[in-house]
Amino acid sequence: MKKEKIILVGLIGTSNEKTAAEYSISELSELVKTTGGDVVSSFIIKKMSIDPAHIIGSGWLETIKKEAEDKSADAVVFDINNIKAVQYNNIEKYLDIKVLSRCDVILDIFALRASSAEAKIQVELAQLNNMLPRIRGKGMVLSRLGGGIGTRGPGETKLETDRRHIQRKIHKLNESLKAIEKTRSLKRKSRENAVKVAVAGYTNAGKSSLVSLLSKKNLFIENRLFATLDSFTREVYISDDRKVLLTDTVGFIRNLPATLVKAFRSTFEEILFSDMVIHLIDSSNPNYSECIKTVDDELAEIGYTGKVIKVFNKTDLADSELLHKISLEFPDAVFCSVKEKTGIDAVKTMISALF
Ligand SMILES: Nc1nc2c(ncn2[C@@H]2O[C@H](COP(=O)(O)OP(=O)(O)OP(=O)(O)O)[C@@H](O)[C@H]2O)c(=O)[nH]1
Ligand SMILES: [Mg+2]
Repeated sequence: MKKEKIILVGLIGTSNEKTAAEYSISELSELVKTTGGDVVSSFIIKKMSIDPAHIIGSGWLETIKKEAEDKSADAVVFDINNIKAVQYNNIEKYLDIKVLSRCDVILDIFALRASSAEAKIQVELAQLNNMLPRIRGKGMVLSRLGGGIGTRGPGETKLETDRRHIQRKIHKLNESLKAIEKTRSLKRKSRENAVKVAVAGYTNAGKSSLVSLLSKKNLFIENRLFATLDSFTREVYISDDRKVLLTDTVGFIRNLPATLVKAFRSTFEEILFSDMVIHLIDSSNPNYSECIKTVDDELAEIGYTGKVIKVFNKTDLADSELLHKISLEFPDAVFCSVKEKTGIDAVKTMISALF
């Protein structure tokens, strides 16, 4: 299939946010690549307030229109989560190409990745809830879009675009989810007496790698965003007589769409019922502070108030100055490299403290 050509548009309110906006755009570019898109150009636009009709001003719209024509772009992705129906409509009409939000892109990745029945239901639910406000009557808005990124449901399906069908489908999916949640809570009950540890963190931090190493089971690991969409629980002996249930979880990302967090509630609940969370951090990422904050905020958002230990992974990639800075900033932190299998005993010792 031909790769869709994508233009990215980031927005900054004040000049001192420039680096954050640049980082956010580079992350968005990774997200777009993960969906199979090809980023042909990107703009960072200074904007004190968002225009209710067109997000950005007409001068910038004209610039983007010209760029889209020059590059034969298929879509423009704005680095914001919530684009209003009227804004989608106006901008699409003006540019005559597809308009997507950061949220649309993340949901698209989740749809491509979902493999378990539960993940598929959760993703489709999030997608339909995300799309519903944009659709009037018989899928007017989406019919303009054609196919590709933002229109694909889980498992190669095409997303429903008829408003009445969507509402019916949402109802059905909610019912299925309830049944799955029931099974989950029964399973949880049977594990009530076990010591439970969840590995949580920013996407691509190495969570599945750590759980694989500790449990000696091979989980799906890949150097891309959102490799894991299901939480897997494994029995792990941290010493001869001490056993914990270790759970690998879905990664977090900045501005994780609220519709997704809501739909994945039952998956994130595995964190909620843990005795300890290992917050895994990629220490080779210079932007680690923001990643930590994102994860801390999301943990609070889902209501986790228990014990958290910070584990900085990928020390083999990190520069020593940065590691030194981190160790001063987080004196209690544990450092490891899952790849080189160093620091893993320290992680086990932290877990042992639970007994
Ligand atoms: N160099 C290095 N790479 C690592 C280390 N740990 C994990 N990786 C790599 O980092 C990438 C992401 O690893 P995963 O285990 O899939 O990360 P994850 O946190 O589960 O990611 P998501 O499921 O996408 O949220 C893979 O390419 C791993 O091989 C490490 O200690 N050092
Ligand atoms: Mg993973």
